[in-house]
Amino acid sequence: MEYEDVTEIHEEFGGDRLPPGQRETSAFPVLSKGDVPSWDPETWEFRCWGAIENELSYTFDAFQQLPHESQRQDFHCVTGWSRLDCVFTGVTFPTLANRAGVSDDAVHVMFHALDGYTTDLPLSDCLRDEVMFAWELDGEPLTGEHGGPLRVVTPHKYAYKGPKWITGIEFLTEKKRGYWEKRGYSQTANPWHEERYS
Ligand SMILES: Nc1nc2c(c(=O)[nH]1)N[C@H]1C(S)=C(S)[C@@H](COP(=O)(O)O)O[C@H]1N2
Ligand SMILES: [Mo]
Repeated sequence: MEYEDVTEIHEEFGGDRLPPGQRETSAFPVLSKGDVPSWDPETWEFRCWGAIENELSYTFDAFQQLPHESQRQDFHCVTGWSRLDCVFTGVTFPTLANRAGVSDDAVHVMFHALDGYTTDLPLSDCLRDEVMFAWELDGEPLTGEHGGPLRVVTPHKYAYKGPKWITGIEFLTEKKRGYWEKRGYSQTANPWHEERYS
């Protein structure tokens, strides 16, 4: 399958491909704060709101019609495992942001998910092509436990910055903290600087 390889992004942060304190796993462990939420393809929608010019809303079918691509990425969990060479297929954050028309005063982003999970990032950390809204892993639809129908991936951050079961993005004019960020995990979450806790 055709994909872009972005596994060299560690060079930008001056680190090795395997960040410090991480061990490689060939399995793909599941890490969720609760049960896998159910979703209804009839009513499911993905929304963008807040500090943007055009509020957006997509059904799952419509979302998959957006321009999309596949990328080979690494996945680093804050608890210490990394799964290298994941091929994710989806829509990039900049593609959506362009359609939304992000306001000049937007500085931060809150992601919202079906299970009530939230996570936040500075807008500048989201406006990167490797931040993707993915529905496929290694050519197969994402399983429910790994965030299907749609999840976010953030290969430049620990994986708690990538919500599974994503339902929307809120563009913010000030910083706010998400689920784990309120409970002591780092807001910046750079794996090469080992920003695990705040
Ligand atoms: N909606 C939601 N997204 C989530 C989580 C969660 O509990 N709920 N856990 C996060 C954490 S801590 C990690 S490490 C990754 C794990 O993804 P995986 O279960 O596919 O390995 O999902 C992240 N996204
Ligand atoms: Mo995690």
